[in-house]
Amino acid sequence: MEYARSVQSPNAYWGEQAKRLHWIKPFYSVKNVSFDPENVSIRWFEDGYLNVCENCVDRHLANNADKTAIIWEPDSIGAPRLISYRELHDEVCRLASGMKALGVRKGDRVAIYLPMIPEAIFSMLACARIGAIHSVVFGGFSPEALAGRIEDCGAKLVITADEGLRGGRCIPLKHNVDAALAHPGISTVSHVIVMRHTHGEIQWNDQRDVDYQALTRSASPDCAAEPMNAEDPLFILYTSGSTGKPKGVLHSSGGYLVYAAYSHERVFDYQPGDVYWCTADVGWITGHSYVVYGPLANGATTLMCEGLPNYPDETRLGEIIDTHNVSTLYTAPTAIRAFMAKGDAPFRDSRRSTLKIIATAGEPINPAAWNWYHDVVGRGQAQVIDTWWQTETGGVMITPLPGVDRHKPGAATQPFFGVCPQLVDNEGHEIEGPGEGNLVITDSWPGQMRTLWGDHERFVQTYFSAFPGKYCSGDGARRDEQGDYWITGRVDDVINVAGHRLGTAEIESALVAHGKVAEAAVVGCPHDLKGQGIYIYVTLNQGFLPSPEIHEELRQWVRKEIGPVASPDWIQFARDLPKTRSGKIMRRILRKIAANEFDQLGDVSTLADPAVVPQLVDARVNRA
Ligand code: 6R9
Repeated sequence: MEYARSVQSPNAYWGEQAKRLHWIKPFYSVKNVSFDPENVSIRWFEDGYLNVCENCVDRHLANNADKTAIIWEPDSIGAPRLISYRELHDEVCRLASGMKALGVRKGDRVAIYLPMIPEAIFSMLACARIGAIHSVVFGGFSPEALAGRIEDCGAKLVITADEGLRGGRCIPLKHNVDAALAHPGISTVSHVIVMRHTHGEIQWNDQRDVDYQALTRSASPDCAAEPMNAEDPLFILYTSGSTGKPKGVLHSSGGYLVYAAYSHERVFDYQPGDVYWCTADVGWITGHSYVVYGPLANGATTLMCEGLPNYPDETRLGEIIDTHNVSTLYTAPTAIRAFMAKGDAPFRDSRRSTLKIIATAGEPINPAAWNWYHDVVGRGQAQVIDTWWQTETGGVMITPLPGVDRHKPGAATQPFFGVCPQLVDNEGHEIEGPGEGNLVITDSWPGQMRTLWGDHERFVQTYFSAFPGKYCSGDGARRDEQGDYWITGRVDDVINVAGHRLGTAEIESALVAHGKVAEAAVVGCPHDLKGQGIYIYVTLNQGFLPSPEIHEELRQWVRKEIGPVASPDWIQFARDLPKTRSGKIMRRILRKIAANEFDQLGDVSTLADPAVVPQLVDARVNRA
């Protein structure tokens, strides 16, 4: 069996799969890994050299130069832009030359804060071409969040656009960059490349700002691809953890690309000629691996949509599928639920007969949404593929495989090739057979993150200390009688809002930075559309009384500090929060109250003041 071979002989298996790429200098060593907490070290193909951009672009020129690499659908209905591999090569090389002229060198960090336009892909690939490490920041993050990421990685260059467009709304990206760079503590950025996209009005700083089109028009279309060691970093992508500031997840060049490309082919049954559409924003890992790197490494046609697939209305999704003969659709359960809420009617005008695979990722999919996706979007004919993975894993980890039909709405089912999942109890003992526990991975796979940027100690602490010798995913899972995995969600203080990962600690620290807030506790709460919503408990400083004005002020404050992605759904003012005698906030109780499950609060006798609980229940703001 192929799976057994992949986990029993990882060297032979992955050595074989890595041949799909072009190596400038071949590797002899495949896997060199230690999960020992004293010395965590993850290396794949470590003596090989390659260039990721060359693999995603140049390699396809010989036979497929005129093939469409990118189909771009604008926010409002209008002419799509088609970009061939030849054009992609030209665009990427010009930008790479321009970046070099601005002094960007191998190993430098480049922050990319762009909307979903082809220039975002050009920018990522141009970085890869010259060996610069990109860090894409989602356009829904605020100037403060952007500043934190730029500062942490010490970016030399920022690439942005005047404005982004999403569902008809303008996002002032350049303005946000200006605000971010005004932060004290940011001293590394020498230039900002600005793509004129909407032609909206922006401030211009002659010393620092560079016009994207002017730069690339005058730059050389020849730019040699830098030979990179397989273990040289390709990108940093910040993600929320259960504590502290966002973590800079670092991915490699060789192992990451092998895994992204191979998983793209197997999970989505990619065949030459397929048109592949992943709706994720390139600001998230799904966009990195399955809008950009996986599909382009396979020479696929990748469809990129600037805005929302339900804008101007719900018929847009089917229209795009029919127009471009899309064979694979990859989206998030939150999007499926939003469509489902509007009913089947918008799907009567499209055929969607080319769809073979309809996949999801990002959060658990509820069976009702799974069935609707299968019956309506997929017309009962396309296979639903529910993929579990994380920013840290680089690619899909647990998934049904096409053709292996398992009609199990809500189950991610089986490990992908080379992936060794295990369930352990809180003491770290393995749970065998059917059962539920913490989901860990016992051995490495090529797409695994290598470290946290600038903080290897935190990397080891976060992922390898809870269950020594095993990668701790932070998710819980159940395994059924057939050995299929059902992801139950985060077991830590991370919440998943509309498929976006947010740390409750981050939101809490934003709140307590507000002058009127004494204390704050943030929990996730079931939300019909978003999966989880953000429920906030705040106590105000002396002299301030709860009011609709303060409510709105705090909502706007969180949006400003973190970004619209972290928009609070419920805010409850509280006189006091439930705490243990040592002063720890009991979030377990707050989660139950928020979810209207106050009959299941469990033992509250260990609280310093149990009387706060009935007060909180009385004043709850999410009444069922
Ligand atoms: C790819 C991505 C990771 C977290 C992960 C888990 C949740 C992702 C899921 C899923 C249930 C699935 N998650 N896929 N939960 N079923 N198919 O989303 O990465 O943004 O890092 O989020 O998302 O909780 O730990 P990321």
